[in-house]
Amino acid sequence: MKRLTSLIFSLWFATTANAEDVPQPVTKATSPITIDGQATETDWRSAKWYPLDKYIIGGKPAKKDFSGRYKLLWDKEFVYLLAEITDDVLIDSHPDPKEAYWDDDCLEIFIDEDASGGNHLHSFNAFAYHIALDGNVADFGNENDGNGVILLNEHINSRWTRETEAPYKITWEVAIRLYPDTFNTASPGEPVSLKAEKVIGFMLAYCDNDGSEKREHFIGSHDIEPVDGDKNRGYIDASVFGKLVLKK
Ligand SMILES: [Ca+2]
Ligand SMILES: [Ca+2]
Ligand SMILES: [Ca+2]
Ligand SMILES: [Ca+2]
Repeated sequence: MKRLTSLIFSLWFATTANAEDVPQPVTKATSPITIDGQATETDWRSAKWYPLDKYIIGGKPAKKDFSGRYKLLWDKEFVYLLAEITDDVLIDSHPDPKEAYWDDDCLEIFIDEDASGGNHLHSFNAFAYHIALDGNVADFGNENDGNGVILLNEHINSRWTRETEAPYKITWEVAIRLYPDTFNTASPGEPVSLKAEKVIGFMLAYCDNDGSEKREHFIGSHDIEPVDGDKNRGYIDASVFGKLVLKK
């Protein structure tokens, strides 16, 4: 009985570990991707959709309140993201891009260039890029920045377009440069050149506010193991990210 229980446990563990560890394959773009908020490129048409449906803060929103999905591509210089977001109210109530940006509608892209995992709250071991509706990109800096909020607009090119009637389906097209953990604001260095079979830590999320003081929902792409009931771990710990593998 003990052996049977142990066998069942091993099989269960192998299955769950596998599902979590298998990196998402990302296809290489065969022609240039133009960041214009329009998914007209042939490569976007053939790329696979992934859901944005894991609730980190707030319960499950109604479909017209929020729904989202995304696709990925890459080339030598960039990882490309196409996010399709449906949000009934678009709001940016903090005009200062460094103030409470997570309480405005924003797209949050988590990147760990070497998939090392680990704490990145006040380091560049990984990045939590918050892209505001106006395109500003904010994250915490390291001790050289007083651990305060910095703008990293040079890391990300983005553009979105939307349907003109509610619930305002948004097509958000993003090109992300991958910076190694040696990045710092005083001497940024160069982004890494991407190659097939590279593994990258990655997660995507959307902060949805429709007029409240704080964001109402925070919805992500990957399940997060809660710590003391808190699933909002991505901005602290890169170990909760998923993984991508770049494919030819
Ligand atoms: Ca495009
Ligand atoms: Ca909403
Ligand atoms: Ca890292
Ligand atoms: Ca909103």
